[in-house]
Amino acid sequence: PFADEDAGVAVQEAKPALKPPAMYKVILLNDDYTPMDFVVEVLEGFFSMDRETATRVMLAVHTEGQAVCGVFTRDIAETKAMQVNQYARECQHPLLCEIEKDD
Ligand code: TYC
Repeated sequence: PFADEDAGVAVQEAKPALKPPAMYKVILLNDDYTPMDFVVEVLEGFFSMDRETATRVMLAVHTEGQAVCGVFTRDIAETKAMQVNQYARECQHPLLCEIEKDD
């Protein structure tokens, strides 16, 4: 008939619910040199966009300066941004991606 506390057992409080993970936007930045076709291919290849969506997002970046190409958990967002930046560098284009916490 001992309470848990008396027995020296730490009572573990159950959390009422699991909270969803923080989400991060992957943002593509405009520059003056990367060819539009290359950007469209990147959006198709790394973000699984169809040609039409990729073209629309590329043009949004071109006219607005930047656009969100997807929202992911932190690890996935970091990996996508790294992969895009690395691939663009390999192809000698200045294209840049960054991530930002989605709040
Ligand atoms: N501004 C580039 C051009 O005129 C095209 C471009 C679009 C570059 C989107 C980067 O993220 C970008 N060729």
